[in-house]
Amino acid sequence: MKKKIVLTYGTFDLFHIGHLNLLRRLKELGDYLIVGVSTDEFNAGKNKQTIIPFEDRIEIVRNIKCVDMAIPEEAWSQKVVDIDEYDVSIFGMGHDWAGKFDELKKLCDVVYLPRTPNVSSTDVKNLLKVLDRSHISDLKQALDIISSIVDRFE
Ligand code: C2G
Repeated sequence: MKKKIVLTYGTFDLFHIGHLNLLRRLKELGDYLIVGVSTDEFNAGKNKQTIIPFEDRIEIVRNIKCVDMAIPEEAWSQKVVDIDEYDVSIFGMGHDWAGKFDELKKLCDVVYLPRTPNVSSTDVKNLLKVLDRSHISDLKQALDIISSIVDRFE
């Protein structure tokens, strides 16, 4: 019986439950899940800056139970080559990519699965930025108070 190979790609920065849900759902569609993890160079070309470096992101994905193989994603054109090389039956992405890879339908099944609501690496990054900024102004205020006290004793 021919193994049903499933293929997907992603950045998987600050790995979260949305990533895990998608990978689990994709694995349920087949027998073997291959995940392409975008390299830092490829992301730079997309003006996408990650917090976690490529080596760590692919190691995390590689060790997710439902993932059978993790490969580097280095170019948009790579998908056609990988589908042929790994004899892929199903190519899948989250719904934010709906319709974007329909040209691959001539090579294999293409599915877009619902995203997990209310969680994204971008939101986490933005929250960190906000915290950082408010934190810095708090610190500045505290420093001003301390130095005004110190000044009184000089
Ligand atoms: N995802 C999801 N639910 C979320 C967040 C993400 O289902 N709450 C899915 C996305 O739809 C995507 C996968 O998780 O299919 C990985 O998301 P990202 O790490 O943001 O990947 P992206 O930058 O979209 O990279 O060649 C395609 C690119 O590599 C895709």
